[in-house]
Amino acid sequence: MALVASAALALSACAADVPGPRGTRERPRKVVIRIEHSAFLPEEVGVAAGETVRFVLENGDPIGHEFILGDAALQDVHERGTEAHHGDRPGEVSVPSGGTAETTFTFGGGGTLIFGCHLPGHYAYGMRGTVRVA
Ligand SMILES: [Cu+2]
Repeated sequence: MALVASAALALSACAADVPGPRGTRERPRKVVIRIEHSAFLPEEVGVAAGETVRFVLENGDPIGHEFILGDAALQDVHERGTEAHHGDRPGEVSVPSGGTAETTFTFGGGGTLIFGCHLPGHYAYGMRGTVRVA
């Protein structure tokens, strides 16, 4: 068990963009993602399986965006969807122009999830990133 825990710590230490201890439901790890020129910074985030992360989105653009976290199928649903506002489901939040929003998400097992903005044209333009869950 101790070996598993130290392996997870080593993995999260490799993800230089998200330093700090593994997040729990009681104490989520804070990860700040900037939005500039319709792009997420960083575009790639590493987390540990089972970890809870509080994503803080800082929008430096003069237009609103959204942060939608999930697998490819979920991204497809949102790309075709018509929801005007997000904030009720974990991992989904609207980010006002020049403002900040946050959403807390607990990751499952390993794999890769996608985060993206599905305002018209944004996802196709490339407004997306990935979360590696290890
Ligand atoms: Cu956008």
